[in-house]
Amino acid sequence: MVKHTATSVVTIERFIIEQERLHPEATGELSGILYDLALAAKMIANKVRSAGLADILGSAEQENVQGEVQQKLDVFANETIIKALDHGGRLCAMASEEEPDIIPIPEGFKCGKYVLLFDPLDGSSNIDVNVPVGTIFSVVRKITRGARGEMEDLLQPGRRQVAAGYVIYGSSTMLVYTTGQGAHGFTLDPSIGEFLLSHPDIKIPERGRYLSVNDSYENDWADPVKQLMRSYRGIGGVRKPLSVRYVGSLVADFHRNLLGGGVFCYPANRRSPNGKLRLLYEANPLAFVVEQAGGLATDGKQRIVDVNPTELHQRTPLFIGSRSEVEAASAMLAERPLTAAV
Ligand code: P6P
Repeated sequence: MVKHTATSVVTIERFIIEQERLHPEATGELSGILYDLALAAKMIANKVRSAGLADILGSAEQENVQGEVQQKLDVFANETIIKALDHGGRLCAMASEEEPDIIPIPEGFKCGKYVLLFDPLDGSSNIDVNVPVGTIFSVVRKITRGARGEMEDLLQPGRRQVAAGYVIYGSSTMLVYTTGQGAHGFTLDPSIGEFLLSHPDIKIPERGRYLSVNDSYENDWADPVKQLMRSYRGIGGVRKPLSVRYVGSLVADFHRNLLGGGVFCYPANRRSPNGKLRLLYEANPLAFVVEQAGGLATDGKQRIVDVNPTELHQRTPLFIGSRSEVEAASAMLAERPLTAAV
C-alpha cells in the first residue's frame, strides 16, 4: 500500500483501486459501490450548494418561478443515491431512512452480493439555516441464498460491515470512508469535480476536547446519564471539563469530534426510550469509522457494532468518539439500567 500524505494528489478513485489491490480476491464490486456513492455525493453536493438560490428549501412539491415542481432536498438525495446504485449489478437490496421498507433492485437488473443502507440527507431541517448536513452509508454482504435481497440481509450487526462512511456538505464537501483499512477523508475540489485525498488515515485524539449533547433533555435522562454529563463538564473535579459544541446535525458534530477529539451523546430519555438515532444507517456506519480511527461507540451497555438488529429503523442510544470519554460512558452506564428517568 502506497503511503500517501495530505499533499499527494490522489483521487478517491485511485485510492479505492489501491486499497482493492490489497485484496487479491477482490472482484471490484465493492470498489464500484464506492465509486457510485462518490458520484451521488457530487450530485447531492451540487444541489445542496445551490439550495438557497433554487427555491428548493422547506416543504416538498413547491412550484418554483419556472413552475417546476421542486423536490425537497432529502427526497432528491434519496432518489439520487437509489438511481446511482440500483443498476450497477453490485447490490441485491437497499434500505433508506426515507423508505419504510426494503428497496428491491428493479426487475431486469442484475443482483449483486452487497446491501447498501443509508441516510440520504441527515439533518436536512438544518439546510434552511445553512448548517452542514450529511449523507451516511453502510455496506454489508448478502447472507441469504436467493439472488434478491431479503430483510435478513439488512438486519445484520454493525461488525459485519465491509464498508461505511459519510459525506459532510459543509464549508467544503468531504467524503470519509473505511473498508476496515483505516478511515480516510477526501475533499471535493469543485473546480475539477474530484474528491482528492486530504485526510489519509484519520486518527481521533485519545482524549476529547468537545462534548456534543442536547441537554434540554436533562430532566428526562436516567440518573447515571446525568452523572456522566456532569463528569464530562468537569463537575466533581474528576475530569477536565469538555467544551460543549452541539450543532444539531449528527454528521457535523461527529466530523468535528473525529478530527478534533470529543464525544457525541444522544442518550435514551423519557420521550425517546431507545434514543433518537437509527442503528443501521446512522450509528453503525459512524461506529465503524470511529473504531477504525481509534475511537469507540457504545449504546451504554455494549459496542454499537455488536447490537443485533430486529427492526429496519430501530433507534439506539449513542455515545461515540474519543476512547477516553466513551470508556467513561461505558464504565458509568453499563452496570445500571438505562431506562429513562421515572
Ligand atoms: P435533537 C437531525 O434531525 C438529527 O437526526 C441528527 O442529525 C442530530 O444529531 C439530531 O437529530 C438532533 O436531535 O433532538 O437534539 O434536535
